[in-house]
Amino acid sequence: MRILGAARMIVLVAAAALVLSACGDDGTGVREIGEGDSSGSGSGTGSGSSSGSASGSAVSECEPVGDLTDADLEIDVELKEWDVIAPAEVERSGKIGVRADNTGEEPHEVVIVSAGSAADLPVADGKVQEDQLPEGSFIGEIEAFPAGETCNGVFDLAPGDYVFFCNIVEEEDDGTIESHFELGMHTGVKVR
Ligand SMILES: [Cu+2]
Repeated sequence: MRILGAARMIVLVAAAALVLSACGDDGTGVREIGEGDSSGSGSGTGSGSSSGSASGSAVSECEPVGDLTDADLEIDVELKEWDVIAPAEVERSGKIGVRADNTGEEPHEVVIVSAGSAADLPVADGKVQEDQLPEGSFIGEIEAFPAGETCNGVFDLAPGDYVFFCNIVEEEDDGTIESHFELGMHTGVKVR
């Protein structure tokens, strides 16, 4: 114990001597300029990490479907956690332009199927099984796009009932499944 204690004293004395000598060096103006340069390189690494997060959000970019100027009528659809907000009725059929606004905090998408209600759709593991839908009922979709952005699509809608929904399913770190559809991201739209 005594030997350890003595050794620690020596280390402390040596450390104090280093601090003292460092303080002495800092007394010159030339050294202070050198320290300024080293903090400059530190900000360089900061910009590197921000470019990393930018590449992460580039996973899903807006891919417009068709040309909105071809639409006979445009409707607004809002996407957020956990809602799809669309007009309950569209006054005419034809080429309907969908302006989808993602006001949420996660990427979302809009899938349009011909169906009486969301309850009619085949779901497995939180996902609407698009390949199990009755033939011809899948109309189209605006693929997932980032939060805070708007994305457009033009879809040919005959008179009838449709369900607009988000079919994103995420697996959390603990293995639980987060289904945007089951959390409520669907709504019915009647086209006159
Ligand atoms: Cu979603």
